Amino acid sequence: MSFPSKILLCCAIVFSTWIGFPTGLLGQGAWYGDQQNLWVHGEAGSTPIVNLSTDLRAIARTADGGGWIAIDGSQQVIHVDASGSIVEVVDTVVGVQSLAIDASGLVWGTRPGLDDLIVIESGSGIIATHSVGSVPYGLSIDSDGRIWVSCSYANQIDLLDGSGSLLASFPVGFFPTGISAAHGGGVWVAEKGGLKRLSSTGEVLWSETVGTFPIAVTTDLQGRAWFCCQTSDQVVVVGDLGVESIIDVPARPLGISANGDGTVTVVCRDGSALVRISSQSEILSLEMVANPIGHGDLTGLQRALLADPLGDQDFDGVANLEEAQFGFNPLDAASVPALFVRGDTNRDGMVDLADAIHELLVLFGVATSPCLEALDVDDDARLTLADPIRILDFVFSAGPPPGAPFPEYGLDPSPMQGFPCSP
Ligand SMILES: [Ca+2]
Ligand SMILES: [Ca+2]
Ligand SMILES: [Ca+2]
Ligand SMILES: [Ca+2]
Repeated sequence: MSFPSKILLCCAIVFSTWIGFPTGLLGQGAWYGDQQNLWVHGEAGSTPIVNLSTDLRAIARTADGGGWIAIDGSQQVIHVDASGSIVEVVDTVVGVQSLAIDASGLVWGTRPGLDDLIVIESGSGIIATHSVGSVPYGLSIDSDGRIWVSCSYANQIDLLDGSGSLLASFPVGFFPTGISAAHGGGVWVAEKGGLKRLSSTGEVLWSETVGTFPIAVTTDLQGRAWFCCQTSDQVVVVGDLGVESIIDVPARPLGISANGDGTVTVVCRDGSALVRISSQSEILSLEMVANPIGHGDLTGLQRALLADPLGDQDFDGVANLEEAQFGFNPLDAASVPALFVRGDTNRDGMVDLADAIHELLVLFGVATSPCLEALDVDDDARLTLADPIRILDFVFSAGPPPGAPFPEYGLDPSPMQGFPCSP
């Protein structure tokens, strides 16, 4: 093939990729960058979002599927919407290392060169700055709206309230970098020499030396911490009882973010790979990408679960944290825990004789039900004649009522066992 035809073919491939991506999918998946473009990585691989003509450093996703991006080697933070359009560019005077977005949509960033935090409001630029300890690196926002900052040279974690007032400084080990709020309060911290968990009042709840030079950390759907160890090329998963697993990944994992479906995406720069890992620590996919980069909240799950747990990011009627607790995806409206009344088999909101008759028809294969869990009246994870009999007993003989949820609509208290229930 001649050189001009190679260029034509190359352009055709690039062009078809650019015009071919489904815009509706941009709100899902993890964002990352190469030396040119911003990309989204999902189950079907990577899709370009926008050409930034530069490399990026930190990412923080917004509730509407867009995000804010700190540019590497320059003093800019760029706001990109869910469709890939650049909304605004903010001059930050010096470079920004990490970004996080609070429940009200304000963007917080660390400026290591000026030992402070900036607060950016969309449309207004920088609206506040707050001094913190020496060379701030990472930051994370907890469910009380407080800001946790790792000060890498000061070897301390600073805690600020939502208005930027310093509440406390907690001494930690050498060179703290990545930081992520923990479910139920406190933070997970990556330090050069190990991993740590602090309580909401700064006490060390857990610490261990695992892997070499941890640099980034994310909190998953279940509240576990996933640390990237950039020198030993490992991901370390930590739960309430300590280290649960250690996963070997390609070289230099620098960015990590939990997805709404329970998986975790890892950005491995020198190994030129994006890795997706299951909640059981199995590598599900490995996509080769030249020198991918980007750290922070690449998916928006950190913001949804930690900074805005009571919000409903995907508008499916169930709050972010509530969905996560039941194992559903807070970033996907199609993944929603169904509300039902146990024993209300015909789904009219009350439990009466008609439900017992309907359940008998289902049990004998004459009728069907999209919510079989409602038919398990005694909630023993079995569908038997004892279930309609318990309805009759309750309705006519003042017998025991159906199990929870009853008599109000509610979620299955033990969704991992039993039967499916569609909305
Ligand atoms: Ca929701
Ligand atoms: Ca959902
Ligand atoms: Ca009913
Ligand atoms: Ca039963």
